[in-house]
Amino acid sequence: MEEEQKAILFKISSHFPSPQGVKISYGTAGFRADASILQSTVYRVGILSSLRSLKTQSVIGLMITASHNKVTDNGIKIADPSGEMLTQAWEPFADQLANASDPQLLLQLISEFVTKENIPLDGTWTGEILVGRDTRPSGASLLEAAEQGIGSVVGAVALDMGILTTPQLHWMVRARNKGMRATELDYFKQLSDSFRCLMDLIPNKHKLNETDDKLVVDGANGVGGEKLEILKKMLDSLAIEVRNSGKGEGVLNEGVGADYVQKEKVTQHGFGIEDVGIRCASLDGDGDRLVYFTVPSNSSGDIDLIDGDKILSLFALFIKEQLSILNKEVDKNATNNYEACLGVIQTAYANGASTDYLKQLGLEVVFTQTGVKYLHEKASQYDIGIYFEANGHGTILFSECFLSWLDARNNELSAISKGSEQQKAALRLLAVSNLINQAVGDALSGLLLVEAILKHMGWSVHRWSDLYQDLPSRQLKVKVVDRTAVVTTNAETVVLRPHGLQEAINAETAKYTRGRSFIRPSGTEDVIRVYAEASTQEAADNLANSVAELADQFLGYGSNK
Ligand code: 16G
Ligand code: MG
Repeated sequence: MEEEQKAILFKISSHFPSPQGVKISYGTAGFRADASILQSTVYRVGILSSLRSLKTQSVIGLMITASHNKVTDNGIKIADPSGEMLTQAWEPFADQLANASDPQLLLQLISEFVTKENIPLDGTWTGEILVGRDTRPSGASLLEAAEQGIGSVVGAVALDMGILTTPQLHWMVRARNKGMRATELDYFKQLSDSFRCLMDLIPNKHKLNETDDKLVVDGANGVGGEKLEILKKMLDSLAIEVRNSGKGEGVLNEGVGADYVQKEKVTQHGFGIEDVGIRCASLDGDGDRLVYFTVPSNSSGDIDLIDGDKILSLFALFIKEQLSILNKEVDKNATNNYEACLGVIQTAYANGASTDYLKQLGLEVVFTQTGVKYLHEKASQYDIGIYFEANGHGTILFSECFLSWLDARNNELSAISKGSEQQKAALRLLAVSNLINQAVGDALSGLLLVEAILKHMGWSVHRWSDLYQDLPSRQLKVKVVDRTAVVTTNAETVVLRPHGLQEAINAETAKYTRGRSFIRPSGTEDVIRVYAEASTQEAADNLANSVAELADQFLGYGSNK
């Protein structure tokens, strides 16, 4: 590393001392903490993003957000060249940088890493980092810290993209690296055009179906609601009312948003008895999670949740249907046949009833550990990989290879049987691949796809909800001395350590009809999470409580006395 570069890094980093006595770690989805202690972390991630950009000679994204966490928190997510999350191979370096206690150590770490990774810091390459932020008040000053970090690396430049949803920024990074237009308007245009295309392809018999037309969306008082207000103006065939759009008095994620709705299963602020039976959706604070719900007529304050598993099921059903239309009447000996490999990815949190349903459809269902980076990686191994977490984060990935075959097939069909059902199926699949975000789960594009599919099927929200009946479930969290003491395997369904805990969980679970339970250390909070499901709500609650007690016995504050 050149002396000049060292001097710049040393000088600027001394303005960003790391917070004393705090260890910050790159969790499931980047760094997250109280915003007041994040200046130095964001500055250092600015440096890391520049190095990543120079190393990959591509545009990188840096998103300042703490998603569904409280408004006083903030955090950072990094988008790699393909728009995916930062490669796991660089996560240890991110941890080291964030925790370097002084400028000297920081410099040494960077210097060693630059040599090891052979990163060109001689000005021969220019790095470019797109920086986005959500609506949190701390975003503006953290943006400055990010810009200082990026500016500390010779040859790297920051481009402030303004306030965006996380998926918008990921989408832009991907588009830029593919040499495509990548402004926010381009994003909105791609979504609205492909949505229109799907609407134009709706079977005639469902075109007149005006039932259930209104959609009410909870914007979590965050950026997602704000962007949906813009997007909806570009959609003529969909009536959307946005509530909790962030313009009123409500606080980001406070008693609102997808995380709240999915975990608490009660009506959030701004919704109530007047919404009985209406199709409602909820986004999270940075617009990368989506759940639907309806308000039942029993005025209990509860909601009927339609979670990520059911969104996944709807998508899977539609894709499978289109693939079978496309492959109907194919000449088995023709060279242009392509049996697309369709895979569905879930986590242990997926409701058991959803997994049963998907398997009944004859689909291949695989499990990964929690966190988008794991699901995304797995999904990318299929021609069409559909992944969703129950909490509403997910998307559909199409392989380049399948898409180019599909494109060619569509051209061929349009020459020989224009307007045929087969060609329509090809067009629909192409439209889905343009609509649904290929970089990361995206509540806005997911919402448009749900809406288009419901219209395609001629289904009400209730018909969709009735695809299968969720098993009652309960989630709890337990404070423990050291959550890293829990080591799991098999997509987090089995505890390896502490010894004996899994056997105890098994013995408890065996007492319940359709009982299933697991524990895992959270990747975003200092707690252990407990999940349980069983045939009744009472049983699920009891199982969750018993397993939480076991976790406390083995790991809680009393356990090491
Ligand atoms: C993050 C993850 C989400 C995961 C959640 C689990 C991304 C973009 N987000 O929000 O996928 O479900 O963490 O949180 O990866 P936990 O580890 O605290 O349970
Ligand atoms: Mg989020």
